[in-house]
Order: sequence, then C-alpha cells, then structure tokens
Amino acid sequence: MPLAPTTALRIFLMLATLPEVRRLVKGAVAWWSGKKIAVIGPTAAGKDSFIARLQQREIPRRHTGSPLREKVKSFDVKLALTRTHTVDITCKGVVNVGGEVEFRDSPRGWRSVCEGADVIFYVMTVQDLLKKRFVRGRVRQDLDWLQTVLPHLGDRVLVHVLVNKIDLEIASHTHYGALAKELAADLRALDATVKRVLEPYEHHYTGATLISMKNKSIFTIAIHRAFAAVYSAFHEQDVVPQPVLAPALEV
Ligand SMILES: Nc1nc2c(ncn2[C@@H]2O[C@H](COP(=O)(O)OP(=O)(O)OP(=O)(O)O)[C@@H](O)[C@H]2O)c(=O)[nH]1
Ligand SMILES: [Mg+2]
Repeated sequence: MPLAPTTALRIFLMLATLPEVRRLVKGAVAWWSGKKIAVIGPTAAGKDSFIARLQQREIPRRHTGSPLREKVKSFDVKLALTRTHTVDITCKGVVNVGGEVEFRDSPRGWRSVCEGADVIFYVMTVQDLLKKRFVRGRVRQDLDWLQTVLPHLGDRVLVHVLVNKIDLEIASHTHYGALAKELAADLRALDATVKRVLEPYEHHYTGATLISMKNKSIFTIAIHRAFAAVYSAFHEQDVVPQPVLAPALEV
C-alpha cells in the first residue's frame, strides 16, 4: 500500500535529521558501492525478506525454506536518504542460503556464502533477543560457528546483526525509538555476548539494529541505521592505529 504523502514526508524529515544519515551521506555512498554482502541466520528469521526489501520487492508472505545455495543476481539498492539525496548501492555476489543447521555446517553452505563477502548480515528475530537465544540456543550456536570461520574470511569482513520482526512488538515506525529504549538492556547484553564469543575477532562486529522486513516504514529507518553503523565501524577500523609488529629477526 503506498504511503500517505504526509507519512512519507515525515519519514523524509526524520531521516534527514538523523546524525547517522548525515554521516552516511558524507562518505558512505562510495564505500558501499559494489560491496558484496552475505545474509545468514536461522530458519525463517527473514533472510529472503531482507533481500526482497533491498530489491524493493514485497517480502514472501509464506515461509518456504531456501535451498542450500541460490545465486541472487547482483542488484542495485536505492536508498532515499532525504528528498534530494538518493544513494545507489550495488550489491554483488549475494548468495541466498537456507537457515537450517545442516546448511550452516555444509562446506557449500554458510561458509561459502560468506567467503569473499565485505559485509555479513546475520538476521535473527526480536523473539531470539527476548528469549536470550544468544546466551543459550540457536543464535549462540551460530555465533560459535561464526567465531570459527571468521579467521578464514579475511581481515576486512564486517558483521552486522539485524534483529528482525519488531513489527510484532510495535504498531508503527513512530514507536521505533521507544522500543529501542525499552530493549536497550537486551541489546547491550547481545552486544556484550557477541563480542565475547567472537573474541579475538570481535572487531569485525559492527553492532545490532532493530528492524522489520515486513513494515516498510520501520525498514526504512532501520536500514539507514544499519548501513551507517557498518560504514562508521569500517571507518573507525581505518583510523584506529594498528599494533606495530616487531620485525622478525633474521638469522
Ligand atoms: N511479522 C514479520 N514477519 C516476517 C518479517 N520478515 C519475514 N517475515 C516472515 O517470516 C517468514 C520467513 O521469512 P523468510 O524471509 O522466508 O525467512 P528465511 O530466513 O529466508 O528462511 P529460510 O530460507 O528457511 O532460512 C515469512 O513468512 C515472512 O513473511 C518481519 O519483519 N515481520
Ligand atoms: Mg530463505
């Protein structure tokens, strides 16, 4: 259903005032252009729906589990940041994969999907967050898996967590801030656990963003936050001085 003009305008204005968006407009456009993304996460978390939203398609209404590998043709993501700023990002090399544990552990499964990716989006749900499945349960197992593969994926790869289906908790995007506040402690606990589990590769983690693939207005707010968070983390990585390694002694 198309947005009412007033709603659309309100979203534009809100986005234009977000500091994350201003930062994104500044430098991230070039950085994101042509990036390879991988989308992983448990069964039915919303991976297909995320790819569909990025392609400006409707999300699948019914869940039909994705196969082990399904190549998605590279596509352009158009983000309308403000009335005058539209960002075109090309997502290349997206491979869609099902969330089953067997697919995660198969050599042609999640690992090969993540190989060569610049950014890995891990999609979980708000239920996973509330039920603390990152402490014990499927999300925690996935984080353990990620910790074992990260050293093989290159120094630059970034990981971002999308906490999906928040439309089950709020009726409208206008409550996004209130929900974020309400879930702040849970999100901090998630952050702390992810960093601890991923050690010593925790610097690849760029944070978690509440999102809904189903609700377009929530998606619009959330996707900018997520893209900006990934970009700023990358930027910080660039300016953080790297430890100087002592030259190896020659014998
Ligand atoms: N309420 C709600 N439902 C959602 C959301 N995102 C996805 N869904 C629903 O969740 C179900 C699963 O979505 P998919 O995108 O197919 O999930 P998937 O992660 O690709 O699943 P697998 O490929 O089996 O691992 C579908 O019925 C979607 O309509 C959301 O943000 N909110
Ligand atoms: Mg799928």
